[in-house]
Amino acid sequence: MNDTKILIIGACGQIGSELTLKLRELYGTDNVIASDIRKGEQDVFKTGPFEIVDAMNYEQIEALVDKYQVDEVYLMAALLSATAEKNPAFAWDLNMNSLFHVLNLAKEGKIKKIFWPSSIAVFGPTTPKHDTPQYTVMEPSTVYGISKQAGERWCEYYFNKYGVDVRSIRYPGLISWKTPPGGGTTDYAVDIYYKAVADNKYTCFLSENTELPMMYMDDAIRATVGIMQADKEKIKIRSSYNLSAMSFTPKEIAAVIAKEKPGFEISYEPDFRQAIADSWPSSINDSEARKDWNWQHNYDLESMTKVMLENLMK
Ligand code: AKB
Repeated sequence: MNDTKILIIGACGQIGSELTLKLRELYGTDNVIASDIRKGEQDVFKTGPFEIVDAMNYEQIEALVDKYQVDEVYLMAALLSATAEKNPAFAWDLNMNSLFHVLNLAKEGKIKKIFWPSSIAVFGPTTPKHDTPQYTVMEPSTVYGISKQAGERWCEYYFNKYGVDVRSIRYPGLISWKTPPGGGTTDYAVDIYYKAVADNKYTCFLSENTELPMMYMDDAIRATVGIMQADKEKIKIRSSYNLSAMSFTPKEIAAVIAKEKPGFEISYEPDFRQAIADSWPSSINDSEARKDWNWQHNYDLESMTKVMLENLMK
């Protein structure tokens, strides 16, 4: 029996809720403590330990780490790209302070391992757009991207200076039928499936040819568990790994949905999120993750669309 104790901060969000489910399957319900600023509605939070925590409050996190003798922390609390633009100061405080709290707890020897999510938002308009390499120009132009880029630098610094075992992935847009996303620029790729099922039409807030990197949630969860379970020596990059599965435009996803749902129509009304999307890569080179810890994706646009529609139509 693996008795690793895990604390998930920000467990009720899009990634956190599915991660809680998976980690409880792997490590046992009582060994995985879900926490968030408020309790989520999903079934997974009705069983197993749940704690209210403010990710910006060091003492509260420390108290949980002490109470449960936590070994590993998954820090999923963050303000995403679109919401962060509306509240830059709060986004910076939340995204950075929560990370420092967890890094400092590890520096003090209270936690053994950290997972911290980065994002394709670390890249910016001067980054090569296609097949974006692991190491390249990074001049993010969003608050969210700036916080993720700074966070990556701090992760690497804490690893080099203090030996903190922190591991990270640059998530692309994530798509799931279980939990809706909140406040991102890639959220359209989830909304479109909900609207296809409800109304057979969708008005997209990005323009038709905006190509972005995306991933089905099952793959993202497998990647997250995969990097955390990999042997320490295999994790060569301590800032954050590029990670990729598929790239598509609103027009392309609409065409694939229309194959399953004849008559599906899409229209376009780009808003402020267009500028954010335009500053991001359209495809990502993730050869380092594939080489170092054997990352492989399973889902492409077609297979993901089938699963999304099948489940949303139930
Ligand atoms: C967002 O759109 O803000 C996020 C991300 C790409 O990190 N989904």
